[in-house]
Amino acid sequence: MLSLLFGFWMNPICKAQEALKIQIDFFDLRPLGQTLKYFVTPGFHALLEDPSPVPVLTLHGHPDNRYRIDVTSQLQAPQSWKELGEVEIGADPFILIDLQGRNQTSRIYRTTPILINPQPDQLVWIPPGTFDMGSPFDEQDRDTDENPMTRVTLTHGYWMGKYEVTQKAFMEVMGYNPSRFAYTLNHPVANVTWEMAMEFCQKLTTMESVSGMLPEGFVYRLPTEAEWEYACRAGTKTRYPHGDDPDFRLFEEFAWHSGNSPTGTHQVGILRPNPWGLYGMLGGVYEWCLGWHARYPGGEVTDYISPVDEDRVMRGGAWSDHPRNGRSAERHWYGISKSYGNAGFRVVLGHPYPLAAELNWMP
Ligand SMILES: [Ca+2]
Ligand SMILES: [Ca+2]
Repeated sequence: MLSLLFGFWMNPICKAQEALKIQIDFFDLRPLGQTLKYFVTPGFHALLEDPSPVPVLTLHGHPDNRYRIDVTSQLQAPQSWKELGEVEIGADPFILIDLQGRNQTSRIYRTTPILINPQPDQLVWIPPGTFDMGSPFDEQDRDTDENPMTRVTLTHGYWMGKYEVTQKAFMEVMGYNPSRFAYTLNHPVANVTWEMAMEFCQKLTTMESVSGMLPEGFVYRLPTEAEWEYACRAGTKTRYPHGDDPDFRLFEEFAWHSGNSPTGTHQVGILRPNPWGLYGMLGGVYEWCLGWHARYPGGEVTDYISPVDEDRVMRGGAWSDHPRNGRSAERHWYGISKSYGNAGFRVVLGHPYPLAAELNWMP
C-alpha cells in the first residue's frame, strides 16, 4: 500500500506566542468531509495509511494570527520547501486545499507564524482594506469637516486596542494617573493630553520590546484618523456601526453619552462592541489620533494621515456629548497640550507610520 507522509512543524516560538494552539488535520475529499486516520510520529509528522487524492488541511488557531504554510516532498532537502500560501486564522478553522498535492506520494507541511497577537485579550486584528472616510451630504447631524468624502486604502493591517486605555494600563506604563475622576483602575484614563498619549505609546513600545512581546517591525502608537474610522466603521457606511439609528434609540447599547452617563466615565467593556469587537469606539472618552484636524483631500488616498493644521484630532465623541456627536464620521479637536475629563485614547500596534517624522514631536 502506498504511504503518504504528512507533517507539520512548529517553528520555535517566543513567549508571546504561548497561547497559540494550532492543529492541522488531514481530510480526504473522497468521501467528502470524512477524516482520514493518521498517526503523529515523535517528529511531528503524520503518516497516512491511505493516499489522499487531494490533501486538505484544516487549521485551527487563535483568531488574528497569520501563518505561512510551506510544503515539501523531501524532508531531507532544506532547499525544497515551497510556499503554499499565507493564511489568516479567523473564528472558524481555515481550510487549505493543496491541489498540487494530488496523487503525490509525500507531502510534508510546515507552518510559520507570521503575525501573532501578543495580547489577544487586549488587541483586535484590523485587516488592510479600503473604505470611504467622512460622511455623505445627506447624513443626519453631519458637520462640514466631514467632507469631501475620501476613499482611503490602508495597505497594512494593524492591531487595535479592544478598549480605551485604562487607568491601570496608563499607571503601569507612566507611573501616574492623570484622571481627574479616578473611579476604578478599569475606567478609561482621562485628562490625557496628546503629548501624554504619544509618550505612553513610546514607553509601552520600549517595555514590550525589552520583554520580547513585540512582533518584529511593530510599534505601539496612536491610530491615524483613517485607521480609527476604518476600524470604527467595521465595513459599515451608516451613521453608526449599528445602523443610522435616526432617533438614537440603539446608541446607548453601545456608547456612554450625555444621556446615559452625564457625570463621567464608566468601566471599559460593559456596553456592546462594534462588529469587529472593539468596545467604546463611540462615546466614553474622546480618542486622540495621529495627525491633525485638517480638511480631507477627497479622491483616493493611500495610508492617509492628515497634514499639519492648527489642532490635533480626536474621534468618537465622549460621555459628555449628545449621540449626534458620536457618529462614525464625527471629528473633534483639542490643542496638543490640552487635557479634559473626556480626553483619552486607545492604542494601535502597527507598522511605524512612514510620516511619523513629519509630526515633529519628541517626548
Ligand atoms: Ca471612546
Ligand atoms: Ca463635528
